[in-house]
Amino acid sequence: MHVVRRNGWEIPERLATPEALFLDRRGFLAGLGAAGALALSGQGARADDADPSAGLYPAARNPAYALDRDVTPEKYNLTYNNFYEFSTSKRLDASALKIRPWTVKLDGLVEKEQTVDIDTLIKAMGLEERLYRHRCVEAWSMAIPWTGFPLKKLVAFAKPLSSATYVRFETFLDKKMAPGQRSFMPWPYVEGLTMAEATNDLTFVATGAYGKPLSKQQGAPIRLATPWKYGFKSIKSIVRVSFVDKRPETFWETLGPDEYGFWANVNPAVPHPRWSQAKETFLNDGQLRPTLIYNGYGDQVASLYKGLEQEPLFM
Ligand SMILES: Nc1nc2c(c(=O)[nH]1)N[C@H]1C(S)=C(S)[C@@H](COP(=O)(O)O)O[C@H]1N2
Ligand SMILES: [Mo]
Repeated sequence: MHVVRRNGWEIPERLATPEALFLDRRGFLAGLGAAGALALSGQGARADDADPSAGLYPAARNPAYALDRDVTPEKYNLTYNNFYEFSTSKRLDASALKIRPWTVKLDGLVEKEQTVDIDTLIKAMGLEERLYRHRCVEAWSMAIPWTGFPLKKLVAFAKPLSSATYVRFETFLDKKMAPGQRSFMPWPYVEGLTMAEATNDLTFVATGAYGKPLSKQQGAPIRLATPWKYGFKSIKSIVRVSFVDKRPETFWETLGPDEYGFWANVNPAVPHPRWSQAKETFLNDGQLRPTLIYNGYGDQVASLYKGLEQEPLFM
Protein backbone atom coordinates (compact mmCIF):
# COMPACT_ATOMS: atom_id res chain seq x y z
CA MET A 1 0.00 0.00 0.00
CA HIS A 2 1.19 3.50 -0.78
CA VAL A 3 1.98 5.28 2.46
CA VAL A 4 1.99 9.07 2.47
CA ARG A 5 4.93 10.36 4.46
CA ARG A 6 4.56 13.82 5.82
CA ASN A 7 6.07 15.68 8.78
CA GLY A 8 5.30 13.46 11.72
CA TRP A 9 2.30 11.94 9.97
CA GLU A 10 3.51 8.45 10.82
CA ILE A 11 3.89 9.31 14.49
CA PRO A 12 0.22 9.36 15.38
CA GLU A 13 -0.51 6.16 13.42
CA ARG A 14 2.16 4.35 15.41
CA LEU A 15 1.38 5.98 18.69
CA ALA A 16 -2.33 6.38 18.65
CA THR A 17 -3.71 2.87 18.92
CA PRO A 18 -4.21 2.52 22.66
CA GLU A 19 -7.93 1.85 22.36
CA ALA A 20 -7.12 -1.12 20.11
CA LEU A 21 -4.25 -2.22 22.34
CA PHE A 22 -6.60 -2.23 25.29
CA LEU A 23 -8.95 -4.60 23.51
CA ASP A 24 -6.11 -6.76 22.28
CA ARG A 25 -4.78 -7.19 25.79
CA ARG A 26 -8.19 -8.37 26.94
CA GLY A 27 -8.38 -10.80 24.01
CA PHE A 28 -11.47 -9.03 22.68
CA LEU A 29 -10.08 -8.85 19.18
CA ALA A 30 -10.02 -12.61 18.64
CA GLY A 31 -11.89 -13.33 15.46
CA LEU A 32 -11.61 -9.79 14.17
CA GLY A 33 -8.16 -10.27 12.64
CA ALA A 34 -9.17 -11.38 9.18
CA ALA A 35 -11.99 -8.88 8.83
CA GLY A 36 -9.78 -6.09 10.13
CA ALA A 37 -7.01 -6.93 7.70
CA LEU A 38 -9.39 -7.15 4.74
CA ALA A 39 -10.85 -3.80 5.63
CA LEU A 40 -7.55 -2.12 4.83
CA SER A 41 -8.10 -2.35 1.09
CA GLY A 42 -10.45 0.53 0.29
CA GLN A 43 -11.39 3.99 1.42
CA GLY A 44 -15.20 3.97 1.56
CA ALA A 45 -16.18 5.98 -1.49
CA ARG A 46 -18.36 9.03 -1.02
CA ALA A 47 -21.95 8.48 -2.03
CA ASP A 48 -22.61 12.11 -2.98
CA ASP A 49 -24.61 11.39 -6.11
CA ALA A 50 -26.65 8.69 -4.41
CA ASP A 51 -27.29 10.80 -1.32
CA PRO A 52 -30.64 12.61 -1.55
CA SER A 53 -29.45 15.25 0.93
CA ALA A 54 -26.39 16.25 -1.13
CA GLY A 55 -28.15 19.35 -2.53
CA LEU A 56 -28.48 20.82 0.98
CA TYR A 57 -24.69 21.28 1.26
CA PRO A 58 -22.71 23.39 1.84
CA ALA A 59 -24.69 25.12 4.59
CA ALA A 60 -23.96 28.60 5.93
CA ARG A 61 -21.19 28.71 8.52
CA ASN A 62 -22.17 29.79 12.02
CA PRO A 63 -19.49 32.41 12.82
CA ALA A 64 -19.86 31.87 16.57
CA TYR A 65 -17.81 28.68 16.26
CA ALA A 66 -14.43 29.80 14.95
CA LEU A 67 -11.06 28.23 15.72
CA ASP A 68 -7.53 29.30 16.57
CA ARG A 69 -6.11 26.67 14.21
CA ASP A 70 -6.46 25.53 10.63
CA VAL A 71 -9.05 22.98 9.64
CA THR A 72 -7.54 19.52 9.18
CA PRO A 73 -7.22 18.63 5.48
CA GLU A 74 -10.17 16.49 4.45
CA LYS A 75 -7.96 13.69 3.15
CA TYR A 76 -6.52 13.19 6.63
CA ASN A 77 -9.96 13.20 8.20
CA LEU A 78 -11.12 10.56 5.70
CA THR A 79 -8.17 8.23 6.15
CA TYR A 80 -7.60 8.32 9.90
CA ASN A 81 -10.77 7.17 11.63
CA ASN A 82 -12.03 5.20 14.57
CA PHE A 83 -15.03 3.08 13.62
CA TYR A 84 -14.68 -0.29 15.34
CA GLU A 85 -17.78 -1.67 13.64
CA PHE A 86 -15.58 -1.92 10.56
CA SER A 87 -12.04 -2.26 11.84
CA THR A 88 -9.70 -1.29 14.65
CA SER A 89 -7.38 0.12 11.98
CA LYS A 90 -7.39 3.87 11.40
CA ARG A 91 -7.33 3.35 7.65
CA LEU A 92 -10.58 1.47 7.47
CA ASP A 93 -13.12 0.60 4.81
CA ALA A 94 -16.71 1.43 5.75
CA SER A 95 -18.02 1.24 2.18
CA ALA A 96 -20.38 -1.62 3.13
CA LEU A 97 -22.37 0.73 5.38
CA LYS A 98 -25.80 1.16 3.79
CA ILE A 99 -26.96 4.71 4.52
CA ARG A 100 -30.35 4.79 2.75
CA PRO A 101 -33.02 4.09 3.69
CA TRP A 102 -32.08 5.22 7.23
CA THR A 103 -34.36 5.99 10.09
CA VAL A 104 -33.80 7.28 13.61
CA LYS A 105 -36.07 6.05 16.37
CA LEU A 106 -36.92 8.59 19.09
CA ASP A 107 -38.24 6.72 22.08
CA GLY A 108 -38.25 6.19 25.83
CA LEU A 109 -39.63 8.98 28.03
CA VAL A 110 -41.21 11.02 25.23
CA GLU A 111 -44.74 12.25 24.59
CA LYS A 112 -44.99 9.94 21.61
CA GLU A 113 -42.47 7.53 20.13
CA GLN A 114 -41.45 8.40 16.54
CA THR A 115 -39.36 6.82 13.82
CA VAL A 116 -38.09 9.52 11.48
CA ASP A 117 -36.58 9.13 8.05
CA ILE A 118 -33.14 10.76 7.94
CA ASP A 119 -33.96 13.07 5.01
CA THR A 120 -37.19 14.24 6.64
CA LEU A 121 -35.25 14.90 9.83
CA ILE A 122 -32.47 16.86 8.10
CA LYS A 123 -35.04 19.09 6.38
CA ALA A 124 -36.96 19.63 9.60
CA MET A 125 -33.83 20.55 11.57
CA GLY A 126 -32.10 22.76 8.99
CA LEU A 127 -28.32 22.78 8.56
CA GLU A 128 -25.43 25.01 9.60
CA GLU A 129 -21.67 24.62 9.53
CA ARG A 130 -19.47 24.83 12.62
CA LEU A 131 -15.71 24.50 13.01
CA TYR A 132 -14.95 22.26 15.98
CA ARG A 133 -11.89 20.77 17.61
CA HIS A 134 -11.85 17.00 17.92
CA ARG A 135 -9.70 15.38 20.62
CA CYS A 136 -9.43 11.58 20.80
CA VAL A 137 -8.63 9.98 24.15
CA GLU A 138 -5.62 8.50 22.31
CA ALA A 139 -4.00 11.97 22.41
CA TRP A 140 -4.39 13.05 18.80
CA SER A 141 -6.54 15.90 17.55
CA MET A 142 -8.04 17.43 14.42
CA ALA A 143 -10.16 20.47 13.53
CA ILE A 144 -13.28 19.63 11.55
CA PRO A 145 -15.91 21.66 9.66
CA TRP A 146 -19.08 19.80 10.61
CA THR A 147 -22.47 20.44 9.07
CA GLY A 148 -25.57 19.62 11.05
CA PHE A 149 -27.78 21.04 13.77
CA PRO A 150 -27.69 21.51 17.54
CA LEU A 151 -28.84 18.44 19.43
CA LYS A 152 -31.20 20.63 21.43
CA LYS A 153 -33.31 21.05 18.27
CA LEU A 154 -33.65 17.29 18.01
CA VAL A 155 -34.50 17.08 21.72
CA ALA A 156 -37.29 19.63 21.22
CA PHE A 157 -38.54 17.67 18.21
CA ALA A 158 -38.62 14.45 20.29
CA LYS A 159 -40.69 16.10 23.07
CA PRO A 160 -39.18 14.36 26.12
CA LEU A 161 -41.11 14.13 29.37
CA SER A 162 -39.82 16.08 32.36
CA SER A 163 -38.85 12.74 33.96
CA ALA A 164 -36.09 12.23 31.34
CA THR A 165 -32.64 12.91 32.81
CA TYR A 166 -30.33 11.32 30.22
CA VAL A 167 -30.21 10.80 26.48
CA ARG A 168 -29.02 7.42 25.22
CA PHE A 169 -27.69 7.01 21.68
CA GLU A 170 -27.32 3.76 19.79
CA THR A 171 -25.48 2.85 16.58
CA PHE A 172 -26.88 0.33 14.05
CA LEU A 173 -26.41 -3.38 14.69
CA ASP A 174 -25.74 -5.54 11.62
CA LYS A 175 -23.05 -8.20 11.78
CA LYS A 176 -23.32 -8.94 8.06
CA MET A 177 -22.60 -5.35 7.11
CA ALA A 178 -20.07 -4.55 9.83
CA PRO A 179 -17.38 -7.19 10.37
CA GLY A 180 -16.25 -5.64 13.65
CA GLN A 181 -19.62 -6.49 15.15
CA ARG A 182 -18.78 -10.19 14.83
CA SER A 183 -16.21 -9.74 17.58
CA PHE A 184 -16.96 -10.05 21.25
CA MET A 185 -17.64 -6.46 22.23
CA PRO A 186 -20.81 -5.02 23.74
CA TRP A 187 -22.49 -4.11 20.44
CA PRO A 188 -24.27 -2.01 19.48
CA TYR A 189 -22.12 1.01 20.32
CA VAL A 190 -23.96 3.10 22.91
CA GLU A 191 -23.27 6.56 24.25
CA GLY A 192 -25.04 8.92 26.59
CA LEU A 193 -25.32 12.50 27.79
CA THR A 194 -27.21 14.18 30.59
CA MET A 195 -30.18 16.27 29.50
CA ALA A 196 -28.22 19.39 30.47
CA GLU A 197 -25.33 18.31 28.23
CA ALA A 198 -27.67 17.33 25.41
CA THR A 199 -29.36 20.74 25.39
CA ASN A 200 -26.15 22.78 25.66
CA ASP A 201 -25.63 24.99 22.59
CA LEU A 202 -22.31 23.33 21.77
CA THR A 203 -23.67 19.79 21.49
CA PHE A 204 -23.99 19.14 17.78
CA VAL A 205 -25.47 16.48 15.54
CA ALA A 206 -23.41 16.15 12.37
CA THR A 207 -24.89 14.96 9.11
CA GLY A 208 -22.11 16.40 6.99
CA ALA A 209 -18.49 17.52 7.02
CA TYR A 210 -16.32 19.55 4.65
CA GLY A 211 -19.43 20.97 2.98
CA LYS A 212 -20.84 17.57 1.96
CA PRO A 213 -22.88 14.77 3.48
CA LEU A 214 -20.83 12.68 5.92
CA SER A 215 -18.69 9.97 4.42
CA LYS A 216 -19.32 6.49 5.67
CA GLN A 217 -16.10 6.28 7.66
CA GLN A 218 -17.07 9.55 9.40
CA GLY A 219 -20.26 7.92 10.71
CA ALA A 220 -22.84 8.67 8.01
CA PRO A 221 -25.61 9.59 7.89
CA ILE A 222 -25.86 11.03 11.41
CA ARG A 223 -23.44 11.24 14.35
CA LEU A 224 -22.72 13.29 17.42
CA ALA A 225 -20.01 15.96 17.90
CA THR A 226 -19.31 16.84 21.56
CA PRO A 227 -16.02 18.71 21.16
CA TRP A 228 -15.25 19.24 24.87
CA LYS A 229 -15.28 15.48 25.45
CA TYR A 230 -12.97 12.73 24.25
CA GLY A 231 -13.87 11.54 20.76
CA PHE A 232 -15.42 8.25 21.81
CA LYS A 233 -18.45 10.17 23.11
CA SER A 234 -19.16 11.31 19.52
CA ILE A 235 -21.12 8.23 18.49
CA LYS A 236 -21.44 7.46 14.77
CA SER A 237 -24.24 6.18 12.52
CA ILE A 238 -27.03 6.67 15.06
CA VAL A 239 -30.29 4.73 14.66
CA ARG A 240 -31.89 5.35 18.03
CA VAL A 241 -32.11 8.24 20.50
CA SER A 242 -33.81 7.33 23.78
CA PHE A 243 -34.82 9.55 26.67
CA VAL A 244 -34.22 7.72 29.93
CA ASP A 245 -33.99 8.30 33.68
CA LYS A 246 -30.86 6.20 34.31
CA ARG A 247 -27.28 6.81 33.24
CA PRO A 248 -26.78 4.76 30.05
CA GLU A 249 -24.22 1.96 30.08
CA THR A 250 -21.87 3.06 27.34
CA PHE A 251 -19.75 0.93 25.01
CA TRP A 252 -16.32 2.00 26.23
CA GLU A 253 -17.26 2.16 29.89
CA THR A 254 -18.59 -1.40 29.65
CA LEU A 255 -15.36 -2.59 28.01
CA GLY A 256 -12.95 -0.78 30.33
CA PRO A 257 -14.50 1.04 33.28
CA ASP A 258 -11.07 1.80 34.77
CA GLU A 259 -9.96 3.53 31.58
CA TYR A 260 -13.02 5.05 29.90
CA GLY A 261 -15.72 6.77 31.92
CA PHE A 262 -19.14 8.23 31.28
CA TRP A 263 -18.14 11.91 31.46
CA ALA A 264 -14.91 11.85 29.46
CA ASN A 265 -14.34 15.60 29.56
CA VAL A 266 -10.96 16.64 28.16
CA ASN A 267 -8.46 17.64 30.85
CA PRO A 268 -4.69 17.91 30.46
CA ALA A 269 -4.17 17.40 34.21
CA VAL A 270 -5.87 14.02 34.46
CA PRO A 271 -3.83 11.30 32.76
CA HIS A 272 -5.36 8.24 31.21
CA PRO A 273 -4.19 5.26 33.36
CA ARG A 274 -1.70 4.35 30.61
CA TRP A 275 -0.58 7.71 29.18
CA SER A 276 -0.48 11.43 29.81
CA GLN A 277 -3.19 13.71 28.42
CA ALA A 278 -1.05 16.86 28.87
CA LYS A 279 -0.29 17.10 25.13
CA GLU A 280 -1.85 15.98 21.91
CA THR A 281 -0.57 15.36 18.39
CA PHE A 282 -2.36 17.76 16.03
CA LEU A 283 -2.70 15.75 12.85
CA ASN A 284 -2.41 18.74 10.50
CA ASP A 285 1.32 18.94 11.15
CA GLY A 286 2.08 16.04 13.49
CA GLN A 287 3.26 18.52 16.12
CA LEU A 288 2.55 18.23 19.84
CA ARG A 289 0.28 20.90 21.33
CA PRO A 290 -0.79 21.44 24.91
CA THR A 291 -4.17 19.90 25.69
CA LEU A 292 -6.76 22.47 26.81
CA ILE A 293 -9.18 21.95 29.67
CA TYR A 294 -12.57 21.04 28.17
CA ASN A 295 -10.64 21.06 24.90
CA GLY A 296 -10.87 24.87 24.95
CA TYR A 297 -14.66 25.01 25.45
CA GLY A 298 -14.73 25.68 29.21
CA ASP A 299 -16.63 28.98 28.83
CA GLN A 300 -19.52 27.10 27.28
CA VAL A 301 -19.58 23.88 29.30
CA ALA A 302 -17.75 24.15 32.66
CA SER A 303 -20.98 25.26 34.38
CA LEU A 304 -22.57 21.91 33.49
CA TYR A 305 -20.35 20.22 36.07
CA LYS A 306 -20.93 22.45 39.10
CA GLY A 307 -21.74 20.26 42.07
CA LEU A 308 -20.49 17.15 40.30
CA GLU A 309 -16.85 17.54 41.37
CA GLN A 310 -16.88 14.19 43.18
CA GLU A 311 -17.65 12.42 39.89
CA PRO A 312 -14.87 11.09 37.62
CA LEU A 313 -15.51 13.95 35.19
CA PHE A 314 -12.24 13.67 33.30
CA MET A 315 -11.93 10.02 32.28
N1 LIG B 1 -20.34 3.77 16.46
C1 LIG B 1 -19.11 4.22 16.72
N2 LIG B 1 -18.93 5.53 17.01
C2 LIG B 1 -17.68 6.01 17.27
C3 LIG B 1 -16.55 5.14 17.27
C4 LIG B 1 -16.77 3.77 16.93
O1 LIG B 1 -15.83 2.94 16.90
N3 LIG B 1 -18.05 3.37 16.66
N4 LIG B 1 -15.30 5.64 17.59
C5 LIG B 1 -15.27 6.87 18.40
C6 LIG B 1 -13.93 7.44 18.54
S1 LIG B 1 -12.87 6.66 19.60
C7 LIG B 1 -13.58 8.60 17.92
S2 LIG B 1 -12.08 9.34 18.21
C8 LIG B 1 -14.47 9.23 16.90
C9 LIG B 1 -13.72 9.29 15.59
O2 LIG B 1 -14.42 10.02 14.63
P1 LIG B 1 -13.74 10.26 13.21
O3 LIG B 1 -13.31 8.92 12.69
O4 LIG B 1 -14.79 10.88 12.35
O5 LIG B 1 -12.56 11.16 13.45
O6 LIG B 1 -15.67 8.50 16.69
C10 LIG B 1 -16.24 7.93 17.86
N5 LIG B 1 -17.52 7.34 17.53
MO1 LIG C 1 -11.21 8.16 20.06
